[in-house]
Amino acid sequence: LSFKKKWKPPVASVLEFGGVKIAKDDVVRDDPTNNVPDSIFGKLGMQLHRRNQHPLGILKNAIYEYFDTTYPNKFDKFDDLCPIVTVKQNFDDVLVPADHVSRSYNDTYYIDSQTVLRCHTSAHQAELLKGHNHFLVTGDVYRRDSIDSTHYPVFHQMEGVSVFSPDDWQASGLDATDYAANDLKKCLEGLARHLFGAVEMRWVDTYFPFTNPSFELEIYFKEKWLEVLGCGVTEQEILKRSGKLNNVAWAFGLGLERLAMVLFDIPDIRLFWSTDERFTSQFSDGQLGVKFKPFSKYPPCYKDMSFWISESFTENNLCEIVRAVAGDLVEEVTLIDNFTNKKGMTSHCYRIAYRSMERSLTDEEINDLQWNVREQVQSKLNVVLR
Ligand code: FA5
Ligand code: MG
Repeated sequence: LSFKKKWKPPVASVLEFGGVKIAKDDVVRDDPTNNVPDSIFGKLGMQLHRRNQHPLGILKNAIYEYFDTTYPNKFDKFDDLCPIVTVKQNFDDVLVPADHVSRSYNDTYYIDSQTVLRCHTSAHQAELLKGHNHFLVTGDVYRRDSIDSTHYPVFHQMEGVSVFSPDDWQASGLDATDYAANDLKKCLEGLARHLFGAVEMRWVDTYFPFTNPSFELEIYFKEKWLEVLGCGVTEQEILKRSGKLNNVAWAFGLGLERLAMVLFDIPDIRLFWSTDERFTSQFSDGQLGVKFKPFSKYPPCYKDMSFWISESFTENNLCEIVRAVAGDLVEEVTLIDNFTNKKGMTSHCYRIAYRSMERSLTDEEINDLQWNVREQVQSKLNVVLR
C-alpha cells in the first residue's frame, strides 16, 4: 500500500493552537511516509471539545466542574495543545516499547517518520509534569482503527494527572502505590456519579506501558459493556525523568465520545461531526441531562465483498479505504466469513453497512460507493477479489 499522496490545499490553510500559528502546508510535506488522508487532515483545528454548545464541550465543562468542586483550584487545564506531536512525545516519553503495535503505520497517522497526529493525550504528560502537579488535558486524537458505532478515526480524550508527595500517603497507612490507586478509583467513581448519577460500572485490570497497575472503567450501555477510560498509577520512570524522585502519581485518559454517548444517548459516534441542525439544535451550554432524540432512522444497506488476502493485508487498511470512499456514509465494516483452503489461501468476506444519519441513500449511490470500494481495494490492497 503506497501512502504517497498529492497535497491539495485545505480550506483553512493556517491552524492556531494556544496562540501558535502553523501553516498546514508546512506540516504536510510530500513525504513518502505520510499516511494522513485529506479527510483526516481536514479535521485538524476543528476542536469540537472547545464548543460550549457541542456535546463534547458540554461534557468537558461538566468534568471541569467536578474537579473544581471536588478539588478547588487544584487542576491546571489545557485544551488547546497542538495535536501534531513528535514520535518522542507520543511514544518514547510514555515508555511505549520500540516494537509496540501502536507505533506502526497500521495504527498511527504519521506526517513524517518523526511526526505523528497524537494517538492519545498522554503525549503531553511528560512535558506538563515538569511544571505542573495536577492537570487536565483535553484534545482531539487520531487513530487508524476499525469501523463501527463506537470507533472513529478522530475522537477526543481528556487526560488527568495528579502527583502526590510522601505526606499524602504516609498519613494513610497505605503504601504509595496503593494510596494512589485508591485515590484514582475514588476520583473516577465520583466523576461517574457526578455525570450519570446511578450507573452500572465495573473495573477491569489491563496493561499500559506508562502505568502499573493499570485499569479500565466500563459502563453498561445498550446491553453491552462499553470501555470509557484507561488509567493507572504512573510508572516511576516517567516521574523520575521529570525530576519527581520522591513522588507517586496517577493518570487517566477518558474517551469523551464514549462518555457523551452514554450521557446524551447518542447512538452513533459519527453524529458528533454532524452539522445537521436536527442534531446540533438539541444541545445547549451547560445542559447535561438532555437525551438526544434521534431523527427518524434511515435504512441501512449491506454489501458483502470477498477476497483472497495476502500477508500484508490488515483490516485497518481496508477500513481506511472504505472511509476514503464513503466517508461518514459507512456505519460498520464486519468480518463475516474467514476460511483457509487446502492450498493455504485465506479468504475474507466483509460486510459493509452503509447508512446516512441524515437522509435515505439511493440504490444508485450505494452501488457507486461499493463499486469504488471494490476498485480501490483491488488496486491498493494486494488482494484478489472473488
Ligand atoms: C489510552 O489512550 C491511554 N493513553 C489512556 C491512559 C492514560 C491510560 C493515562 C493510563 C494513564 P486507550 O487506547 O484504551 O488508552 O484509549 C482510552 C479511551 O479512548 C478508551 O477507553 C475509549 O473510551 C476511547 N477510545 C479508544 N479508541 C477509540 C476510537 N477509535 N473511537 C472513540 N473512542 C476511542
Ligand atoms: Mg483501551
